[in-house]
Amino acid sequence: MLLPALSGAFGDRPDAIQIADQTASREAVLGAATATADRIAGLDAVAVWATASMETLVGVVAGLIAGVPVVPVPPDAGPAERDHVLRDSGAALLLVAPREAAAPALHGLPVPVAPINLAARSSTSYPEPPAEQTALILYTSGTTGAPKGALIPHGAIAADLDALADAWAWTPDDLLVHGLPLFHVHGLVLGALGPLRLGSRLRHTGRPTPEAYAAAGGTLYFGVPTVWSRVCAVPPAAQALSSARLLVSGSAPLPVPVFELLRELTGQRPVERYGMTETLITISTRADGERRPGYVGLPLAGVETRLVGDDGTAVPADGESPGELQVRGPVLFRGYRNAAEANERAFTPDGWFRTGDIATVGPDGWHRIVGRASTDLIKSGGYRIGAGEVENALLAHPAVREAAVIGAPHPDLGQQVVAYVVAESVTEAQLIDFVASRIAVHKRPRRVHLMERLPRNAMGKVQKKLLPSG
Ligand code: MCA
Ligand code: AMP
Repeated sequence: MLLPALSGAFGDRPDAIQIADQTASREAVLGAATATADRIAGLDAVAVWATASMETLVGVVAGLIAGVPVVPVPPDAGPAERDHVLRDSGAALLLVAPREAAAPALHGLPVPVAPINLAARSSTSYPEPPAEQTALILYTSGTTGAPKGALIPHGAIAADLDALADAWAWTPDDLLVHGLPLFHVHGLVLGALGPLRLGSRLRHTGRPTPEAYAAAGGTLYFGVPTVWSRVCAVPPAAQALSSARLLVSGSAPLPVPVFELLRELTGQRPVERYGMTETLITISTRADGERRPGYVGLPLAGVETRLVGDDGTAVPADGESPGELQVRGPVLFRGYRNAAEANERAFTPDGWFRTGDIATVGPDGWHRIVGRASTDLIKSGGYRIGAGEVENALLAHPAVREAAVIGAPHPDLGQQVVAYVVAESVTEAQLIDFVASRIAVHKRPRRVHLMERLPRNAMGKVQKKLLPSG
């Protein structure tokens, strides 16, 4: 069973699940989700407008119960990205919280909308979907083009959560606290399905603010590095986390100074873990082990890793030689939907997934992520953003003739999206708003440089390394 806590395996309480200002018992989540499952059973896929709400959790669980693949739609996605996700995924219906149903962001959709009723109850019994069946279709950016739908099977979610329970000693006694978005692996798979599999309570703070984290009194906290850096900027909030059992960072590299500040302010060395949408979490430091700043630790139970050089040969585990990190194990996705070529490139002939991340591995097996093979995948605030996707959004503006996008180092966001544009009669602010209104708001450039021309090589290809920095 994927989510045994919902069936009472770990007891229940009226406040077992809290999301923003909504509270529910596990039994209530199961009853409402089963009632929604009755409405969607048999569909090819169902989309969920993934606001930070109890309805999102109920909609996702409904799909898992009914064996219908669930497509979480980022609620800040503009019409272009939203419609791509809805069309490409084959979703037959979009489930929304009733209070969202008339929102302007939901006008002109390519699929019908159905409100989720939290008060409905059903006790229909559904067979457990097979482990290899798709549970979630998670849209994620590549270096070029529109986001692709990663097919995440039920068995991968179960295997990953069990491996994390082992690494982090995550038990029903925990109160998990975070405020991460419910449309990515971090906030949704770990942060929402984790408690329903492992039996801990959940307090989702709506937004991941330092004050909300401090007030929540949790034992286990999740955050992206930007969140941890903001927590450290409010020392009383950081100090309030001293009594927590475990602070976990992931989705982007945790800067060593933030690791050290967290240690000073909370008395705790954070656990850092590494993962991807396509692989779920694969490497982590442990609750019962060492935690080294700048290192993500050891492969989780059941996961194998290897480093491969540019020439395809094995890179030695000497702690210094960098190579592409490849992973294998029960936590992997099944490929991208509608993307045969990308699937061909994603895996080696012998079945390893190419992460595109560059790592070193020490003789002790400890992994360090040192960069990415392509600079066209940007990580900003823990969000993965494809440079090509932002370039295409800019090029859709009638005044824009050329566009190049990079991720520039940024103290708060890790990287920030910076665009270099050749355009007529348009301002920086207008272009930022234009992108924010077409694709997800968090993918908008934070800065736009208007240029006379872009630096190109003899072949006409933009030389991003020659762009002025910042
Ligand atoms: C600003 N806003 C705008 C505009 N400018 N809206 C429209 N048009 C504009 N031009 C609004 C936004 O809508 C938002 O509104 C508010 O301003 C702030 O937005 P923003 O500046 O983007 O937020 P931020 O403060 O920079 O966000 C930082 C953050 C966020 C909270 C850390 O980046 C975040 O939640 N990151 C988590 C990403 C994550 O979970 N990644 C996991 C991927 P409003 O406030 O109303 O919303 S999974 C993964 O990576 C793997 C598996 C792994 O390892 O975990
Ligand atoms: P996403 O598809 O949003 O899941 O992003 C996955 C990417 O996030 C990985 O390929 C890494 O580049 C990055 N990432 C996740 N966790 C870490 C970490 N602890 N350290 C460095 N990079 C990370």
